Amino acid sequence: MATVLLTGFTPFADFSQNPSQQIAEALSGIRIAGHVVESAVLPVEFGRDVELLFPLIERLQPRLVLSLGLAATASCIWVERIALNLRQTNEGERPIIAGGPPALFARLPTDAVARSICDVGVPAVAHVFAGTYLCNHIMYQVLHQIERKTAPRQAGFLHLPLSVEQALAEGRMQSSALPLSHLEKGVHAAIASILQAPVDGGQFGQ
Ligand code: PCA
Repeated sequence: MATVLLTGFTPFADFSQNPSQQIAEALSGIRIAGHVVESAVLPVEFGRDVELLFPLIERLQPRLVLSLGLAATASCIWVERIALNLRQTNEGERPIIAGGPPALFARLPTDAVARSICDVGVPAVAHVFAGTYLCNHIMYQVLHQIERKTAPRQAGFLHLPLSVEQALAEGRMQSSALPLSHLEKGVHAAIASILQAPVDGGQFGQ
C-alpha cells in the first residue's frame, strides 16, 4: 500500500515532551485516503536526523514526507512555506548543503493545507519559514533530496504549538497551547488534504 512518512522529534532543550513525537506515534499505522502512515521519531541532532530518515525514504518510497516539530512560540499550527539553506549552531551560521539553493519551497499547497486544518476546528496558518534549527534542517534536507530524485514528490513541515497537557505539566501557564487531541486532528486533516492535491502539487508547480 502507498505510504505517508510522518516524522516527529524527541524532546529537546528544557522540554520534557514533544507533541510532534506524540502525534507521529499516535497516527502510526492508521490509513488515510488509501495510504498507510509510517512514523519515525528523529533525534534533535544535525546529521543524525537525516541518517535515520533518508534510508526510510529509500525503503518506503512514500508519496508524502510530512515532518512535525514543536515551536513553543506558535499559537496555532504553522504550515511552513520555506526552508532556508542555513543552520545555526554555537559555532555560528553555515549552509546546510554547500552550494545548495538558498531556500526551497514546501512541496505542498501550504495555504490550502492551513485552511483544511482550520476546517476541522483547529487554528492554523501558512507561515513564512521554519527557522534555523533542526526543523528547518529536516525540511531543507528532505526537499533537497526530493529535488535530486523523482520520488517521493510531496514534502513539507508543520510546526506545532505546545500541547495544553505539556504546558500544564511544565508550568508554562502563559504559553499559547492547544489540546493534544486537537493537534492530532489538525495533522490528520493536513495529511488528508495533501493527499487530495496533485502529486506535483508544490506551491509554485515545482
Ligand atoms: N523543534 C525544533 C527542533 C525540534 C523541534 O521539535 C525546531 O523548531 O527547530
